[in-house]
Amino acid sequence: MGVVNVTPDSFSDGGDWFDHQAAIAHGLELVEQGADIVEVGGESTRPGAARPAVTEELRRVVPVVRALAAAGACVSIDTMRSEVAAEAIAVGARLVNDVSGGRSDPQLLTLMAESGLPYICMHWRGHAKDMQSRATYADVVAEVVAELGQQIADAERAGVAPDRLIIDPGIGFAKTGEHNWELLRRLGELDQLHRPMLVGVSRKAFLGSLLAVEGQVRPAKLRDDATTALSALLAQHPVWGVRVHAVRASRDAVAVVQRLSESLPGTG
Ligand code: PMM
Repeated sequence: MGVVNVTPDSFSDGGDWFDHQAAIAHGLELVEQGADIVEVGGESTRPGAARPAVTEELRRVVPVVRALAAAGACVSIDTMRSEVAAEAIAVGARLVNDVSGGRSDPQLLTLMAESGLPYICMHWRGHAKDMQSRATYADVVAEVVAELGQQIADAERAGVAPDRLIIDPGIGFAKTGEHNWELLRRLGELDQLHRPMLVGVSRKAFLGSLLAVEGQVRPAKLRDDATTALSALLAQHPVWGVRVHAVRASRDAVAVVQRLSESLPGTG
């Protein structure tokens, strides 16, 4: 999954694709680089970020979703709002990625039940404004499994078909760097939820801290090689998908892992 943030303030690429034509061209470039899904988002979830008005979110994303879908791309809309998801679906989005996993706008679950489209349900404890104050866990993996399990149950109660649900541990959302590493180390424990899994590590702060030199955190756009290393490891897990900004490198990493897993002794 390749990401196009139509935002002025995302940590990873804020402002780069804020112009509609630039966003559309970038989405097409990600498809050309091998993205199976292009995701369009109009709200930054960077820790501390303020929310845009719903009218502004619609203005940002709808023309981009429409153009990419018309060009044949499989488009995912990254939104927590039912109004935005509904408009995006009307102009061709084929998946909905809700980083609140049904917690921000319960109407979104009803919409997903009616649409029958795949729904990405992420572990979430609250909006970006103050989410890092909620990063307290006795056992982060056990608590993410339990809370995400509850989010899945609530989505199914609202009518979302079990086979339409994709889970996501929400790397960096109400989690410290240590929490992120622990989740990635013990990702297999999320398999007990029996769902396809999407993981988003691309350019996130915990990679910037890992790669810091003399206290200088590595800037977001210089974290793609570390992201690619994780894409290879996640492909080996295996997960259903990785959500990345630089598609070609992760696509290549996945191809290498797939080829290795196919080789039988004496045939490679
Ligand atoms: N991360 C971001 C935004 N949306 N959605 C899902 N499902 N999982 C993620 O990890 C995730 C997400 C933040 O990254 P960005 O601001 O660079 O898009």
